[in-house]
Amino acid sequence: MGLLSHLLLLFLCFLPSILSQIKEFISIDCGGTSNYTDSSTGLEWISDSGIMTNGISVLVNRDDNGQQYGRRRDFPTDSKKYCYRLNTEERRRYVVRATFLYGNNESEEYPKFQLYLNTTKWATVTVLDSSRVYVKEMIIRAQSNLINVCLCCATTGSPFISTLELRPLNLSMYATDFEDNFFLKVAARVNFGALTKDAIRYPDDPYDRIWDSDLDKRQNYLVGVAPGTQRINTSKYIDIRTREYPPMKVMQTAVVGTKGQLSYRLNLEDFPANARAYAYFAEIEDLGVNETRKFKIEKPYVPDYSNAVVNIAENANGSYILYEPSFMNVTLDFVLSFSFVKTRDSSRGPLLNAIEISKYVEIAPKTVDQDVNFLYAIRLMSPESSWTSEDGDPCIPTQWEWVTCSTTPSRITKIALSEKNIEGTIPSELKNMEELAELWLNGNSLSGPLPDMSNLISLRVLHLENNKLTGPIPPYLGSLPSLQEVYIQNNSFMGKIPAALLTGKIIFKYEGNHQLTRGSEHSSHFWLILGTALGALAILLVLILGSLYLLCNLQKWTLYQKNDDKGESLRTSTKTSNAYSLARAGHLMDEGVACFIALSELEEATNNFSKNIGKGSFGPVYYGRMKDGKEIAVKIMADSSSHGTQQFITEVALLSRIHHRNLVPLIGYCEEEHQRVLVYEYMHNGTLRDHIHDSINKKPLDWITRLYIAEDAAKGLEYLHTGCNPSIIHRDVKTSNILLDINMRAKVSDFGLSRQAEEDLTHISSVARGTARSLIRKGDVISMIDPQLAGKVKIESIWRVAEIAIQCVEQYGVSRPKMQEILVAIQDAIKIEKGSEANNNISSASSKGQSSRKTLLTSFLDVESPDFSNGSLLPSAR
Ligand SMILES: *[C@@H]1O[C@H](CO)[C@@H](O)[C@H](O)[C@H]1NC(C)=O
Ligand SMILES: *[C@@H]1O[C@H](CO)[C@@H](O)[C@H](O)[C@H]1NC(C)=O
Ligand SMILES: *[C@@H]1O[C@H](CO)[C@@H](O)[C@H](O)[C@H]1NC(C)=O
Ligand SMILES: *[C@@H]1O[C@H](CO)[C@@H](O)[C@H](O)[C@H]1NC(C)=O
Ligand SMILES: *[C@@H]1O[C@H](CO)[C@@H](O)[C@H](O)[C@H]1NC(C)=O
Ligand SMILES: *[C@@H]1O[C@H](CO)[C@@H](O)[C@H](O)[C@H]1NC(C)=O
Ligand SMILES: *[C@@H]1O[C@H](CO)[C@@H](O)[C@H](O)[C@H]1NC(C)=O
Ligand SMILES: *[C@@H]1O[C@H](CO)[C@@H](O)[C@H](O)[C@H]1NC(C)=O
Ligand SMILES: CC(=O)N[C@H]1CO[C@H](CO)[C@@H](O)[C@@H]1O
Repeated sequence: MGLLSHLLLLFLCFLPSILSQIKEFISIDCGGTSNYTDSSTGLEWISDSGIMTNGISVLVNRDDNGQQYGRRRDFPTDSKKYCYRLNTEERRRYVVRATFLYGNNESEEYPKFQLYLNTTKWATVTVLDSSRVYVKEMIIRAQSNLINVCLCCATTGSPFISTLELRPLNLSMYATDFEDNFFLKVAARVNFGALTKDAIRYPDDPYDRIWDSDLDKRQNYLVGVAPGTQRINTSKYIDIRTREYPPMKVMQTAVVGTKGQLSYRLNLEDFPANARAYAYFAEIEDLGVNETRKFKIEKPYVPDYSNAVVNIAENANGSYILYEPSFMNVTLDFVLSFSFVKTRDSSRGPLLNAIEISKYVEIAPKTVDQDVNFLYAIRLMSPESSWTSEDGDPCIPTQWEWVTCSTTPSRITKIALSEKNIEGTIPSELKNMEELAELWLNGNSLSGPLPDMSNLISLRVLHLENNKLTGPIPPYLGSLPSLQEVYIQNNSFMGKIPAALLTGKIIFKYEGNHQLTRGSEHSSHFWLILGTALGALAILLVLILGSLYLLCNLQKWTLYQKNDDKGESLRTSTKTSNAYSLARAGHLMDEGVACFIALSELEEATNNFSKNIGKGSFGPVYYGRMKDGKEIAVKIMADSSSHGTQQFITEVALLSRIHHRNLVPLIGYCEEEHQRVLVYEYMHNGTLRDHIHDSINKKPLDWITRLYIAEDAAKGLEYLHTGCNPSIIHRDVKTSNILLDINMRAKVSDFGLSRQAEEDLTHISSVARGTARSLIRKGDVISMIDPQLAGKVKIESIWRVAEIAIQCVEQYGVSRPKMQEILVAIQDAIKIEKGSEANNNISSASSKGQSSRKTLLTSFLDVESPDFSNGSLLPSAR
C-alpha cells in the first residue's frame, strides 16, 4: 500500500508538471499537412494549414531532419508581409524560435528575406546551404496576449519558413534590466565537450532551448581551439538550480585546458552589439586534496572582470554544482575571441561547460494603437474578404495594401476601402485618427449614423458615397480645418446641411440623399428664430412689464435643454496650446483668440482682487484698472468642472472672434495655475437686473430708456443670429446678462451656454412655458406692467411691444417672429413713445403698428386656443 501510494503521489506530482510544460509549447510545422507527435522528442507538432491562409506548402527533398522539415511554407514574392500570430501570457518570458530549411538544392537562387517579431527587425534570413537548418531565436517578455512573427521583403527568392516554436520560460529566467525596451536575440548557445554533433534540446532541456554541440563547427564557426584542450564528461548528478537552469546533460560535459589555457573564436551574427553573456561552469573532475582549479578571463579584456579569479568549486561551494557568472551588458565584436588562463598557483587548467550570448535588440515602436483599433474594427465588418487577411502591424515593416502611413511615429494617413463589401456602422474608433487625411469608404453597405469625427483635424478627402448611411451631417464637419472634399451621394442622410459645407470652399457632393435639405433662407434659420424669439421675449417682457413675479418665472424658462455631454473638455492648459484647443473644443474656426493676460498683471490691475462688483454665472467679478488706464471687469471662474471648463472655452472662443457694439467686449483671458479668468471692458452701469430689480437704490428706468436697452440687446442678438457664420444662439438671455455702459447703452454678455445654431437640434425644447402667456392672451397688458411705469407711458407704445411679445410665445417656432422683426417692433415703439413727447406727431410706423395691433387684439379676443393640429416641428417657410 505504502509503495503504491508513493507511486501514485509521484505520478500525480510530476506527470502533470511535465505535461503542462509540453502543453504550453506551441510547435507549428509550417507547410505541414497534418498534426502529429514527434516520436523522438514527444513534442506535438501542429500543421499551420488552419492558421495561415497565405502561401503554399512545398515539399522539401530531405527527410533526415525530422518530419517537421519534410515541408516548408513558401510565401509570394510581393510587397506584403506574412504574419503568424502567437498567443502569449502577459509579462511571461518566452523563447520564440523560427527555423528555415530550404532543402531544394536545384534552385538557381537561394532565398534572402526579412524576419520580424512584431515591428522589431529580428533577422535577415540568408540561405547559403540548402541542407542546413537556420535557426533564429529570440527571448522576449510578452507585453500582451499576442505577438506576431512576420516574413517579408525578399531580395532574392521568396520568403519561406519551416517551423515556428514558442517556449515559455519559468520564474526569472532571462530577466534583464532592459527587458521593457529590448528583446534578447540569441547569438550563440554552445555546449562544450559535447559527446556528439547533435544539439541538446527538449526533453533534456525542459524549456527546449537548443544547445549547439561544439563539435558542430558550422553553427558559429567555432575555431581557434588552444593546444592541450581535452573533452571530459561525467554521468554524475549536477545541481543546476541557479537562475537559468541549463540542462544537466549540458553541464555533464566540458572542455579543460590541460596546458593552462582554453581559447576559442566564434562568429556572432549581427554584431558588434551590446550583449548579455553567460558562462556556465561546474567542476566535474574529482580534484585531489592539494589540487585547485583557478583561472582568469584574458580575452576579451573587460575591466573589473578580467582580474577576477574563477575558482569553480569555491564559487559554487562544491563540485558538481553550477556556477554561472555573467555580463549583463557587454559590447562584443562580430568575431568573438575569448580565452581563459590558469593562475600561477593553480594546479589545474581552466574548464568550461557552456556559454550563452544574446544580443540586445531594441523593441521598435509600433503604429499608434488608436489608429490600429479602427483598422481592426473595420476589418471585422467584411470577414470573408481577402483584403482582411493581412496581419501584424498595419504599417511596419510593410504597409497593408489598403492603408498609407506616416513614419515616426507611425500613423495612418489614408484608408482606401472603396467597394470592399463592408457592412455595418462605421466604427466609433475613427474618432481618434488625428492624422487621417483620406478616408475612402464609398461603395460599401455601411449603415447607421456617422461616428464622431470632430477630432479628424487632418482629414482632407472623405468618400462615403453609395452606402446606406443615415442620420444628420454633423455641423462640425464643415469646420474641420483640413477638409477639402466631401462625397456623400446616394445615402440616406437627413436633416439640414451645415452651412459651412455650402460655402464653396469645400467640394461637397450630396445628391441622392432625399431627406437632406439644403436649408433655404427660412428653414435654415428656423431654429435660430426659435431661439431668438424665446430669448428676445424674455428681455422684452422683463423690460416692459418689469414685475417681479414675471421676472422670476422667466428666468426659470428653459430655452434649450442643457446638454452637457459633449465631453470636449479642455485638457491642455499651456498658453501656446490654448488657441488651438479652444478653437477645437468649440468646433470653431480659429480666427484668432482674445489675448492672454498674465495672472500677475491682473492681480496688479485689480489690486489683488479687492473690489468685488458682482457675481456672474461663472463666479465673482472684480473691478480693475489696467496700466494703460482701461477699466476692466475681471470674472473669476469658480466652477472647475468640465461643465465650467466648457463654458469658459465657449466664451473665450466666441467672444474672441465676434465683435459688435452691443456685445460685451472680451479684452483677454487668463488660464494659469488652475485659475481661469475672463477680462471684459468695465460696464459702469452694471446689469439691467440691478436697475429693474434693485430699484430701491437706483432710479427706476423710464420707458424710453427701457426701449433703447431692448433695442440694443435685440441688435446684439440679431448680430449673433444673422451676422455670424455659423449662427450663434445665446441660450441664456436674462436681465443679469445685459450690461449697461456709461451712457446706459446695453451690451449682451455671458456666452458660456451659447451654441452654434446647427447643433443639438434634437434637444431643443421648443414649447414656451410660463404664465406670461396667459395674461397677455387675456389682453390685460396694463395689469402686468411695472407699477412704476403706469401712467407715464403711451399705451400705444406698450402695445406695439406686447404684440411682438405675444408672437414670441407662440407654441411653435414657425409662428414666432425673427429677431429682425422684433427689432423693428421695438424701434416702432420708440418712435411712438418719442412721438408722444413731440406731441402726437404720429408717424407712419406707428399707424402701421396700430393696425397690426388691432389684428392682434382681435385674435387675442377671438381665439380661445390655437389650432396646433397642423403645427409641426419641421422647418417651414413663413
Ligand atoms: C515552471 O513553473 C511551473 C510553475 O511554477 C512548474 O509547475 C513547472 O514544473 C516549471 N517547469 C519547469 C520545466 O521547471
Ligand atoms: C491540428 O491541431 C490544431 C490545434 O489543436 C487544430 O486546430 C487543427 O485543426 C489540427 N489540424 C489538423 C490537420 O488536424
Ligand atoms: C542535391 O542534393 C542531392 C542529394 O543530397 C545530391 O545528390 C545532388 O548532387 C545535389 N545537387 C546539387 C546541384 O548540388
Ligand atoms: C506585439 O504586438 C502586439 C500587437 O500590437 C502587442 O499587443 C504586443 O504587446 C507586442 N508584443 C511585444 C512583446 O512587443
Ligand atoms: C549597455 O551599455 C551601453 C554602454 O554603457 C549603454 O549605452 C546601453 O544602453 C546599455 N544597455 C543596452 C541594452 O545596450
Ligand atoms: C599535499 O600536500 C602536502 C603538504 O603540502 C604533501 O605532504 C602531500 O604529499 C601532498 N599530496 C599530494 C597527493 O600531492
Ligand atoms: C557550502 O557547503 C557546505 C558543505 O557542503 C555547507 O555546509 C555550507 O552551508 C555551504 N555554504 C553555503 C553558503 O551554501
Ligand atoms: C448614385 O446612384 C445613381 C443611381 O444608381 C447612379 O447613377 C449614380 O452614378 C450614383 N452616384 C454616384 C456618385 O455614384
Ligand atoms: C566519466 C564518463 O562518463 N566518461 C564517458 C565520457 O564519454 C565517453 C564516450 O561516450 C564514455 O566512453 C566515457 O565513459
